[in-house]
Amino acid sequence: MQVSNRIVASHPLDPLAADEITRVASVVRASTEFAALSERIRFITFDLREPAKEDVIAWERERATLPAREAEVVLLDKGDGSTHEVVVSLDEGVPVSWRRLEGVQPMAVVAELTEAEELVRLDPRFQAALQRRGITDFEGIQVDAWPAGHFGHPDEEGMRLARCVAFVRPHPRDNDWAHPIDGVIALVDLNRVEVLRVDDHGVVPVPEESGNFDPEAVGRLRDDVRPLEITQPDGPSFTVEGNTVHWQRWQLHVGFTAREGLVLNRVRYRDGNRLRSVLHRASLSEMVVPYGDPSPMHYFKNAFDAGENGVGVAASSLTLGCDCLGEIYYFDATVSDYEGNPVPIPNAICMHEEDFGVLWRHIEWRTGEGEVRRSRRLVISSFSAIGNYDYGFFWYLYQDGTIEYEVKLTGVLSTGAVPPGERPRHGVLVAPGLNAMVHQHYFNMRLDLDVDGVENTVEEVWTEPVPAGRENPHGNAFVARRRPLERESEAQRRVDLASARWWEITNPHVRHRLGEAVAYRLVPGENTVPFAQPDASVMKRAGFIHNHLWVTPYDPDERYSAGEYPNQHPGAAGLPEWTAADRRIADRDVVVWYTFGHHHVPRPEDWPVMPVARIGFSLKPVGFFERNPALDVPPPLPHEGHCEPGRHREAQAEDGR
Ligand SMILES: [Cu+2]
Repeated sequence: MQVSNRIVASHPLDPLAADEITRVASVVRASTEFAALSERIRFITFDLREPAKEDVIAWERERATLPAREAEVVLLDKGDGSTHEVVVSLDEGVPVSWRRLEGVQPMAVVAELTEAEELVRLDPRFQAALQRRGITDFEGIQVDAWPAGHFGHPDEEGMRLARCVAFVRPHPRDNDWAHPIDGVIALVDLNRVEVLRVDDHGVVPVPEESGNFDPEAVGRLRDDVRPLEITQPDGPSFTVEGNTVHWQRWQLHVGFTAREGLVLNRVRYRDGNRLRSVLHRASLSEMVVPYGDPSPMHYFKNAFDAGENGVGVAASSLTLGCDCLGEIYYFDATVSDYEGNPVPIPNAICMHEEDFGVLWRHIEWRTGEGEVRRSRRLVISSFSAIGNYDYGFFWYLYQDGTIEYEVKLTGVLSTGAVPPGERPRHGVLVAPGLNAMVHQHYFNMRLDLDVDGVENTVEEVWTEPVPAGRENPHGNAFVARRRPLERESEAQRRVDLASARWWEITNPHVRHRLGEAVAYRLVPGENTVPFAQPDASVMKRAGFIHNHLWVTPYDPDERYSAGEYPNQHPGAAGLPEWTAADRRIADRDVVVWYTFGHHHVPRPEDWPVMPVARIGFSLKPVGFFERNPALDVPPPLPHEGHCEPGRHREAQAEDGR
């Protein structure tokens, strides 16, 4: 099943459609401000300027006309390096505001990176460095442009830069990451389109072993895999209107932005005749992947894949049978190119239902009788291929009110070379001479939870042992304790296994029948902490990785945890900057920011392509419902199997065994 691009928005949070991007670009081009810019103006991103939250809620309630529809556009003038933020009214067809910014770098776009890569490949200094390594076929070289980061080098100030490393790629489909050309690195000025420098830190032989993983390279494939078909003879259990999805008790809106990719809006649960709010908006606000190797080839690798490259821009078109299996509904997405033209990404988001094992079960051991229900989840996902890595972003909704988020990490490791016989100190050999450096992947989620209403209080919950003595005569006692987080400074916290720490987003104004505030619990999953020094560049630029939990009062302008423009930013932007005001967060509209990190010491098994690693967290109702909300899930239908607990026990008894 597939949907074509919508012409008219039907929901205030619908992403910009292709025709809207075209219209916005022409409004921008026709403006007097645009005429004053250089000829080297480039369009970086187009996104919906989301209407005020209260307007969205009012629209839902009254179903009146849509709130004013506006777009926000980021432009880069490569002539003078200035950045421009333009808000365009789609209703009026005019620019509403135009803001000129100096000294920031909007995200890099694919066209300028490929331009830089080609420039380096043809550069005589670069070619001379390759010749010193016996490489003379420059056609078979793949240059890889990385975000430059910010390391305080005075000669790099104010320039828009990329650092370029290179790989031998004997043919276009070859896995070039298997053949890193160590020691050579080029610095490119992206605005002037000029190679500033080529540094050669010494020759290291290029690893030769192939890292290809296509069937031809793999050889004989296993022959014991029989067909597995997923069929839903009556179709899936969800319905879709525009970008609004209804699935069993859940209702939500699927959004998409160039920077964050997949966004969930207005996630609500129908409980009897009440449609209860859980999340207003949830998205991946930033990512960063710091590498732990200090060598000149790798120290700068701190890719901010959302703010520097755009997770949405990099979203893949998903294919049935490969990325998704079964009865699939696809949402298309639209991003833009350098010239301001819409670029469709058909099938950017995949939605389907999955059987997820047992939902709940009890069989009475004395009688062998009982009840079992199977769990089903709604999966909404997208995949982005960013450089060597591929990231899958998966939201799961469950029948028991749980929401789960999972990132799937796969793709190819970032590599370097080490001389024959040497073992890398900051990495792992994954093939002869091939170094896969240690690194971490941090993700930060912006979770605008509205649990049963807008005003919420986040509470920390932890468990402590009771000291031995009169209150704990047998030594077994422990208690779960809780405290509200009143101010931003109290809500900068790390996961702590020793105290079983977690956080609950409560609504103190809505109490369940036993008297406690209704809540959703943020249940941490796998996590890690940074190992970079406190004054390292990445620690300043990705301040959000200091803590797993941050809570801020809702502010629609506080969107990205490392700030609006992390590309080459010196640091301290985003969460550390906003929370310095130490605002009150109790009993108000709050945003929860959750950081989770995958600590990656590579394994040989991660080569030549990495089996998916999963990391995420879940949001679970706590006293939001009065009891298990999934009691009403029906037993499986007869054609799905013979789910009659106790049947085998009876058969055994009849056999007299
Ligand atoms: Cu990794």
